[in-house]
Amino acid sequence: MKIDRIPDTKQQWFKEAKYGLFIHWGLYSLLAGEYKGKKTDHISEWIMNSLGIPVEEYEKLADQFNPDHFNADELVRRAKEDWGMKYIVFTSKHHEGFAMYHSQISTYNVVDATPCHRDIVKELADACRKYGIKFGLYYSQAQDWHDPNGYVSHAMKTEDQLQDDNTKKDFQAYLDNKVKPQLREILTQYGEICLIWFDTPMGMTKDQSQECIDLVKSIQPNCIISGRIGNQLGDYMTTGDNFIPRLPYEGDWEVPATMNDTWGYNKDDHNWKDADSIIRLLVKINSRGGNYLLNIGPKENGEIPKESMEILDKVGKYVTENSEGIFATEKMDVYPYELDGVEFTCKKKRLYVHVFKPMKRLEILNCANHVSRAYLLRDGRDVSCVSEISCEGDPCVSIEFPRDMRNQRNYCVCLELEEEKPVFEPLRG
Ligand code: JFZ
Repeated sequence: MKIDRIPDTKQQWFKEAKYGLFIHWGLYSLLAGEYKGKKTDHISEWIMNSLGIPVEEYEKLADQFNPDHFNADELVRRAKEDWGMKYIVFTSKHHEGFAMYHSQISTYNVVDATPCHRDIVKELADACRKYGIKFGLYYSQAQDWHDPNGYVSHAMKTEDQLQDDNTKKDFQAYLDNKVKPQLREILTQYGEICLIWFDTPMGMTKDQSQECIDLVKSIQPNCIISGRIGNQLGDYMTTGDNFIPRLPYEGDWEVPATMNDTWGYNKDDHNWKDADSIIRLLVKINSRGGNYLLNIGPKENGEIPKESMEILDKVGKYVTENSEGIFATEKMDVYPYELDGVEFTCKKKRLYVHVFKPMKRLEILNCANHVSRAYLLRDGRDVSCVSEISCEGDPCVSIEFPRDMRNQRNYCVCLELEEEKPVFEPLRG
């Protein structure tokens, strides 16, 4: 499909944010990937759909939702202070149709239908305001497996489960009677909402996507719309799980990402990525101008799986020690080449060299900048660095890493440039 416009959020905070926390939490978290002895091999928040659980049965899960261990204040504080994140996106209503906030238009919500009577969106919104971190909400606008007129994906269904014919539904009625009133609620009850993360636009017409956008902007004009509102609309582009675009992308974009293979909690998914690869992914995405939205799936009691906390702590250490080389960096105009163990980010008069494997020395061939000073972001120590002409007569910047750093990984060197931007020149040959 031809893309004839460059998505632009027009929101400086989003362009500078680089790293955020996604939270997938809902009734599916109670099942944790298993229902009546059957395990799902698909992402766990899809379990109602994948295992064909009837609405009347699934609804009953709400009776058990009582998350004693959920502490929004502590979670948000850690996201901001320890993990270095700049925004949080929480599932206000996923495809299952259950509202994780106090909705007036449907009692199928976390305050009215559960024994805990807690408004989770409010708890998170309050904490985000307290710690000064942006707060956005995921809202499944097309799929709703609880509303008779909401769309149901058949991708995961067997032949005998295919009674849900989307063409017989009055989707517009669902939009008018559930989606729009609920959007109005989440945009008026919780203060500033930085973005609405719409998702899986299946079947929506362009007009219907536009109706949702118009509603959001009429209430909060600065609220950003994710690209998954569909029909080439939306303010920025979202990729698939951990997917980095193969070509440079001019507009604003974001990579939503899991740390294992599911968004909602699944007790049997132990396929955790290691912290080093997540650090590398984050910086690689930042270097190409994107934001990384890293997911956690709290358990039914609100606890965050300890494996994901450990990863976030390690990534957080890198992010907070090297924040200058991450936040508010600009997209690299050129990727000089795929360097083994190195990523670059830049800002006005600065080139940041992120080092991910033990190295004595690095030659940044083709780099024609003049470096006035080089130092470790971690502690400000000077690093020896010269701009030279290689034996072949080509421009090159060479860095000698400090002796004690040569067997280390995960650190960043800032090169102060005499020029405004990194300059890369082709080989003269
Ligand atoms: C969607 C949801 O179905 C899923 O449950 C989760 O919330 C995730 C963040 O978003 O799944 C998608 C949607 C689109 C793509 C990948 C996963 N995509 O375009 O590659």
